[in-house]
Amino acid sequence: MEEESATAPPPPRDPAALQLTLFKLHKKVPSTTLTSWGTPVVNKDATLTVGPHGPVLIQDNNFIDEIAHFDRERVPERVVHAKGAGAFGYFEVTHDITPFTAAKVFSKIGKRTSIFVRFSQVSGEMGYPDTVRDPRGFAVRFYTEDGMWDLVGNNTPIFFIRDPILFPSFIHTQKRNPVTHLKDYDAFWDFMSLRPESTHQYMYLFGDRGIPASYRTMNGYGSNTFKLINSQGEAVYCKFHYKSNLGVKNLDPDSAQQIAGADPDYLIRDLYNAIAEGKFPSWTFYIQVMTFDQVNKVPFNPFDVTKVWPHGDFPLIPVGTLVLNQNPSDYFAEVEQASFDVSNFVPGIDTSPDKMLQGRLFSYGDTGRYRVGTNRDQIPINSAFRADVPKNYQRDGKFTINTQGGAPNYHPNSFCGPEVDPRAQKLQPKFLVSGDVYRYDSGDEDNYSQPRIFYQKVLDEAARERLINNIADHCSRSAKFIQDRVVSVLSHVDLSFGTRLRAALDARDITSTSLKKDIKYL
Ligand code: HDE
Repeated sequence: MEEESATAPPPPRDPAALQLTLFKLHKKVPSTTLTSWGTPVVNKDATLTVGPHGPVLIQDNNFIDEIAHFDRERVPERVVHAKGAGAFGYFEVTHDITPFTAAKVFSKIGKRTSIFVRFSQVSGEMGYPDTVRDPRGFAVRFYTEDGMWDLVGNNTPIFFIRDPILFPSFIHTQKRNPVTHLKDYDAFWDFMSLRPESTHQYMYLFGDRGIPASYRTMNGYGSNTFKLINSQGEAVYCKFHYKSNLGVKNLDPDSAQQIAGADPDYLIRDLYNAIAEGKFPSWTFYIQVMTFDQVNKVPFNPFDVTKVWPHGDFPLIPVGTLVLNQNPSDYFAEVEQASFDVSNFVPGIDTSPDKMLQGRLFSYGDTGRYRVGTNRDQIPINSAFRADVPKNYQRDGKFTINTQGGAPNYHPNSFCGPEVDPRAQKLQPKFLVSGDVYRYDSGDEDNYSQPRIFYQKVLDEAARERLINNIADHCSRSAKFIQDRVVSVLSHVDLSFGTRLRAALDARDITSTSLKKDIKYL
């Protein structure tokens, strides 16, 4: 696997640094400062006081207006994927996939659909350095004529777990210890080694692609398995891939660490400047398709997000291009308030039995209602503006903006209220599900066959060496018994993998450092 070196940090006066200057050039003359109720502000530099030394009067409504708004400036940050960057652009169809799906976004070659993309890192908070080793989010919203389709993917085709019930625990191991408020290496490797289905994903994470050099130079994947339905109501399962047309470029750990100190917002700055300079990043969008018949014949569970679908058996089918050509006009309004929802499907695209996808269907809308609000769909970034909304039976709630022109607010009705679309109904055909209801722990379900192919066939010797060193650098900070378990798990992937990791851990043995005197803690 290729290893690319870091590019130098940007010069200090890049397009991002010129934002205020450009505003001034455009604006020329300042407008009048107004209160939130629209009256001119008398003075922006002094509160209303009794005498020059105060106290301040509560009748200073300008001051109260200002402070009360300031007190409410933040909404809760995302519980995962808190730090990110967003941009607008379009998706253009280059190949016909109408035999698989009737989704309007794919209806004809040359068709363009507006998109909004948010890139993110997973575990850090809003101020975390950009260049840490972490998966990256790659969420795409398509503003189609049939409503918004949110494809909320990552830069990896797989994930750490295959049952959503483990997600909160898994995320807790990636975030801060509740007592120390520090990242906890014991928690990280304890979880990973107790749930070996995570092996495939963390081998990816500690490999060369674990620290992208730019959001522009990483691939994206829908990761979960989805369903496509064509105009005849026939369905297939599918995976989504979006490959960077600039190629995949990563940072080596030393450069990443140096950049984390010098420019913690490196990836956000890189994306903003590239778009401001007209260097629009693009990705080629592909699908993989599996028929219902093939589902029962493949030697792995195609609904298990810890697995890839081998490209030899399920080739990538080109579909179109994603292009980002416009920076947000306001970060908070558009990027922070963006509320992606995995259950935002459009006719022709639907969910599959993939347990992780099912677990996600509830969570995103739920967190969006909490974070942004009940009527989050009424603000521009979250509004299906091409679908002629609002046209439904939802009413009221905090910050209602949309009116529905006097239409009835109940269904069924005799007064010309909105009706269901028979086409949409046809595109959600019946399907059979049967089985015994039970809690099936999938923890020991084929955890090693694909990691073994990755280790033995995909990585070359130099990439294996880097992988082992990256794991050892991180894992050597966990307790000895946990390290032993990690070695044992990776020996199942390939015996030499375990042996070499053992040696790399021994070489970093922290009991031989100044911590030795604290041996009772280890
Ligand atoms: Fe997410 N995830 N996730 N996730 N995820 C969120 O939604 C969740 C998973 C991903 O730019 C949250 O609005 C559950 C896989 C991205 O705004 C939350 C499970 C993949 C983003 C949530 C998963 C992702 C999120 C937090 C396991 C890759 C950022 C804030 C069942 C395919 C979207 C929010 C953005 C965000 C839940 C697993 C990608 C809490 C329960 C697998 C890119 O709803």
